[in-house]
Amino acid sequence: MNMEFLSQYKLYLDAINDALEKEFSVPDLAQKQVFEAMRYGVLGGGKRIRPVLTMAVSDMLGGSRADALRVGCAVECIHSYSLIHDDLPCMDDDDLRRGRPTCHKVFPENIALLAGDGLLNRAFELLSDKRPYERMRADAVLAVIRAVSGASGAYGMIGGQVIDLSCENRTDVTLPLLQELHAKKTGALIRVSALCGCLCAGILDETDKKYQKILQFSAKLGLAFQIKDDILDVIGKEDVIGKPVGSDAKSHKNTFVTLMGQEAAEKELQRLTEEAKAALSGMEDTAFLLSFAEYLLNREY
Ligand code: GRG
Repeated sequence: MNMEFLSQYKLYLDAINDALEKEFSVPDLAQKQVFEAMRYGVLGGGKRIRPVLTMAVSDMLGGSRADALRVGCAVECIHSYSLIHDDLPCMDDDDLRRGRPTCHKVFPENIALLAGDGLLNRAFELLSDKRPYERMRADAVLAVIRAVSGASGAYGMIGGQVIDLSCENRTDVTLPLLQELHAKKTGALIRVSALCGCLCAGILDETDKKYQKILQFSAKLGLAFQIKDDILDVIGKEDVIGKPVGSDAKSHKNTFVTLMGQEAAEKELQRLTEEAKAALSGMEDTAFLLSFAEYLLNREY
């Protein structure tokens, strides 16, 4: 990976981690435990790809760095909440996340559930609290709130999760349904992260050429991200149990790898990454986003 990209990515990461660290101090209140669980959920690792997208798109289009950081952190709160809830026993029932015990393994399950809820609300507090924005006008802030709440809700991420639950152990899931599932479950938040970058930079018109290009870029990137995740999942499981996902007769997992086969999934990942990059053609200062697409293609976790 080129050094310029890596040092810029690190700059974004440091800014995001510092801002989250400050936002999530633990007050000495009777309900202290939920703040501790929220802090645990939002800090401690993560690639921060969603706030990085917001900041990179905003930077590219001339938005304020401070405003984009604030918006990006709000999106990361929502992402962190979704991970806490997704790991709960009533969902995926996972013990590990980002190499550490999941939130409900460290805190009581009811507190982990409430910490997820707390993070969701905190995202909107962060967007709408009384601290002034550096450059964003009220209509842009409202557009961010509208876009983020829509992408996280039942038409977006939650909708995708519901489709996912309805697909569990089914053997008749088609590729278009799997694509729709992931366009909502993971894709909606990735798309809105990038589009928030446009909103931070004052591009509110959805028919604007730049907005449309960023939408295309992030839609392709979101799907590519999920395919890569499915491929990494197979590699991880092969390492652990010596056989690929899907070969277990007791459970059928619907992933891009099980539906398309690994080779086709890898080709599709390449194709979507190229299409994402091509969507930016004609725009200026795209170097970081082009490298970011490559970084996601080649990532190992
Ligand atoms: C339960 C409300 C609710 C929603 C669940 C998005 C989602 C819907 C669940 C997340 C669980 C999951 C494993 C989704 C697949 C997409 C994925 C790989 C998410 C992890 O995102 P990364 O890789 O995580 O960006 P880091 O740790 O880097 O932040």
